[in-house]
Amino acid sequence: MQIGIVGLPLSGKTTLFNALTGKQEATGYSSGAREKHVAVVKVPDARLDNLHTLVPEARKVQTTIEYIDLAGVEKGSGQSGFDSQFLGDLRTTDALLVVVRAFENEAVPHSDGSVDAQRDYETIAYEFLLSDLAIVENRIERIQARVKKFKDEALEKELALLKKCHGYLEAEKNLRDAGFDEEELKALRGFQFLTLKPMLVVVNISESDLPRTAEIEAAFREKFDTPTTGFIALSADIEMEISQLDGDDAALFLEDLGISEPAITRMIRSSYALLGLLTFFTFGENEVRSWTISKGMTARQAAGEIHSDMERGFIRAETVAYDDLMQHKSLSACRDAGVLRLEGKEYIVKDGDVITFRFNV
Ligand SMILES: Nc1nc2c(ncn2[C@@H]2O[C@H](COP(=O)(O)OP(=O)(O)OP(=O)(O)O)[C@@H](O)[C@H]2O)c(=O)[nH]1
Ligand SMILES: [Mg+2]
Repeated sequence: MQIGIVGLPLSGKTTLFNALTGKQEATGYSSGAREKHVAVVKVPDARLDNLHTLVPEARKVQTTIEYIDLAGVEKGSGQSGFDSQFLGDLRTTDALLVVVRAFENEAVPHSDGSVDAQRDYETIAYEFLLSDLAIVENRIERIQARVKKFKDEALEKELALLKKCHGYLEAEKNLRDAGFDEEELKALRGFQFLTLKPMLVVVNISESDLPRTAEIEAAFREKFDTPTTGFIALSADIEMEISQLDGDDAALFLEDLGISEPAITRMIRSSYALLGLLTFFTFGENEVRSWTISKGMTARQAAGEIHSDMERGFIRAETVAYDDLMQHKSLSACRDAGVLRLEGKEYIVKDGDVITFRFNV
């Protein structure tokens, strides 16, 4: 799972990246360089810690998310076509974290002369839209030239779908709001459209606005009425500071600010829901481990996340719900109690499933 951090220049992307990953990459003008930063972060989950108490000798392995901190998007760059390296990096991400600036900082002038987070969100969303539109138009043109020469049903179908996309984009709608069905989504997957990616918008606010967090989020939600985009307000600067303190100092700092947990924790949690992710576990004497997959994935696909052999040679998934395992304390006790299920390859994995895959290669 890879999440791209994007936004206008100097919006606080690298600051947020540091907060998320505990890294100390340079922020501010020095970071204007086009380089990108990548880091892999372990995802905390209390359920994994609890499962580990049942087999304390086992290794505990947390699922990870990879964050990639990209260069700032200049206004107008989507229209003229993003730099191909940048677009390539952006398109291969599974989801986008868009950072918009709402903080006041005299030392950091805004290129538009004022701080306006909603305007900036519109700006960047529009650049993404134009980038997708260019890809759609290009492809439509090529298909049209071909279907004139040969009859090709598959291409005609693709053309119809792309025209539908074109209509949405022309109406300035994100493709993710178009309600495509499974089959359409499958056909579109290869294009890696930016406006089809799950997106979480981080409104980077000043410390003095922290008491207004909920209000600021609500204003965004209301203005950009879309269920597929999440809005979360936090101060990247404060979060970075918290991430660089050790446990006790961090707790004191949070108390001072009057907040119960770092906003980053809340953000990771809400990103799971928004990005359509879920966690399943594997549980054995040697290792307990959490895994991240997309909602709707089958047991066989989930096995593939662990190893391609497991997917290929899949036989069955011995599955028990997290709560049941915590109650009965071992897989054999779960079996005796009748709560261990034998699921086939088409079984849709649920959040919190503890699975032992049986396979044969
Ligand atoms: N006051 C305040 N300043 C911030 C905040 N977040 C970032 N900054 C400052 O804004 C400047 C830019 O932050 P970066 O995190 O480097 O921004 P960026 O989006 O990565 O910038 P580029 O990669 O150059 O586009 C730095 O001087 C930060 O210290 C914040 O929450 N509050
Ligand atoms: Mg940066």
